Amino acid sequence: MKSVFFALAMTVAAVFGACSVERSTIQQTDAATPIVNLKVSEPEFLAEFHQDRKFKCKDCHSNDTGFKLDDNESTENARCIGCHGTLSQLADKEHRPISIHRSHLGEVNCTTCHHAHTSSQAYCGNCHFFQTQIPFAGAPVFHPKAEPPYDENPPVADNVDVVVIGSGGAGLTAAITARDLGASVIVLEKQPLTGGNTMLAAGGMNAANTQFQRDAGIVDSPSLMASDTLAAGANENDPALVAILAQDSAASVQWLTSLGVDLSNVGQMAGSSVRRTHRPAGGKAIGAHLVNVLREAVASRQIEVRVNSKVVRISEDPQGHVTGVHVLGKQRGLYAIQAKAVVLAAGGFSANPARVALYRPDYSSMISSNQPGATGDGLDLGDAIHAQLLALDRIQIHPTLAAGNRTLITEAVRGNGGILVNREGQRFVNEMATRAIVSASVMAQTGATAFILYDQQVRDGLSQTEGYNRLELVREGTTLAELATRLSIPRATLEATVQAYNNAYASSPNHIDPVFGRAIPRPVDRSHFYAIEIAPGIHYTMGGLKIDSQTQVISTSNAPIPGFFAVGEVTGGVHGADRLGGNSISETITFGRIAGTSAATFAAAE
Ligand code: MEZ
Repeated sequence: MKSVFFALAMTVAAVFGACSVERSTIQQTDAATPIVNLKVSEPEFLAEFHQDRKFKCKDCHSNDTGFKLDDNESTENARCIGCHGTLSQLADKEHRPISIHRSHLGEVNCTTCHHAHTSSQAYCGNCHFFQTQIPFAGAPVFHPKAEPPYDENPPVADNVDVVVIGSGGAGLTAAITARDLGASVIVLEKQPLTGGNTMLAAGGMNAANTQFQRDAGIVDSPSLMASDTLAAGANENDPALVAILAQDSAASVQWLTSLGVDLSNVGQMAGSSVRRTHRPAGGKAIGAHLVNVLREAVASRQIEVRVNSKVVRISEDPQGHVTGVHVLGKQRGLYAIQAKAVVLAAGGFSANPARVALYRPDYSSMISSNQPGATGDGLDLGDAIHAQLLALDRIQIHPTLAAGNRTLITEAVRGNGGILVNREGQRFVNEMATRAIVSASVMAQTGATAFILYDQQVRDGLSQTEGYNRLELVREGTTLAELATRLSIPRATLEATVQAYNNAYASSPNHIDPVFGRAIPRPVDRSHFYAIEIAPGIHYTMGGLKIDSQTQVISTSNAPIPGFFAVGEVTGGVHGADRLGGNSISETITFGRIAGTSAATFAAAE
């Protein structure tokens, strides 16, 4: 694997090193513009590299915005693209099957990875432990322009109907919905790119009684989806929120379909009584596709999105009505936005080990599947204005992250027929039990890891598994015996395990496995056979701000906080003690639409 990415890195370096820049695309500036504090030899940062090629500061920067740089670094990114091409064009030039420029992150800002005056950083290195180098790369750098305690009265820069904090599926959905109801909206994202954890979502979106289910002959109902959700959540869920989740889910699928999201493939997930997890055709991962469509919908509505923009405070008036936010922009520094309504969609805290350890010390050394921005700052923002916080110790462990890596191996692999075996070559659990049960069982195995094993039919039906091959996570055999040898596990035991499993499928009328009670979807019998070593990791935080059915945030004195709405993983109540796979995207869309409607309606009435 390392060789692939080293080669990749070299290609990237070559693209930059050999880039014949077309000066005509660059704004020509005063030749006398001084370049300060930049060394002429041995470029350390991109600015120095460009300076050595006789570029001036103003070739990349513009001063005509009132602020030297906007937080999206729009001018600079446009200049990068003007000279080097878009990410897709760069990827095409590389002529390689894998390009770091063509990832599931989409067409993000060049400055997400390439920094001019500080060390660059490959953003994907936050999640993938592969060796990847980009020119002038180094340690991650943060650019604070202000330190806490922040100025109580920063300058007011904008006045808007609705501010949305966070740009994952929940935030973008709320923004689109509010805009469609006539509200002016600004979306703020502290990371250098939009998409949040939604960008990483794999398995799909749960919805009951959709046209896609009916077309596939699946009989489902909102009440069945609700009872599955409550059972997984050990009835700790808020039943009113669960009823909405289930009842509105089919309409949410329709809404997404109308925007251009493909949800035509319906699969089975653990804890769901029927197949109700919707994903794109061919079993493609849902997240990147969904985020790209939402990004387009946001752009076509001219909704302003500011990345590198961290909200440090939600402001209130003396009566406790929310009045806007204070924002720390990477370039602009601290400023205020006045807003009639604020929607908090800042995500959970799975990527914040200190916060996880606070509630679950036993999880403190676990890896997480989440994007680096999932640090739970939204909880602090809500807490500071007396939002009620609930169930923060309810933290979900996903049983199948690639061991020693952080890549999520989607539950859909098991849903479509994959099994789990230990180092002794034996199954040890009903693979489709809830995540808490399967994770605990994996952790009880030798080495606290196991292998997820699947056959060619699973691979063919789930195109997202191709990514695992590209990341070189997969071992492969034309026979089970060959695979066992590659995994260094006993061949005869593995063959016997799979034979017993396949026999159970064939001999039981309902295809029920007599040992662990799994409803077996199909035998594991199509060569080739594949396996990935997996380990459990922190995946989702069920707790958060208490909301009502209109997504209004409820205060510690049990009253809605006027003008304050919250949605998605930053909230608590929908999932109870444990969340069903596929219910997260469902929640973000259904409650994102409600939050957008509530915020726009509130703003219009102000
Ligand atoms: O909702 C999830 O967490 C999910 C579907 C994960 C996955 O395994 O794909």
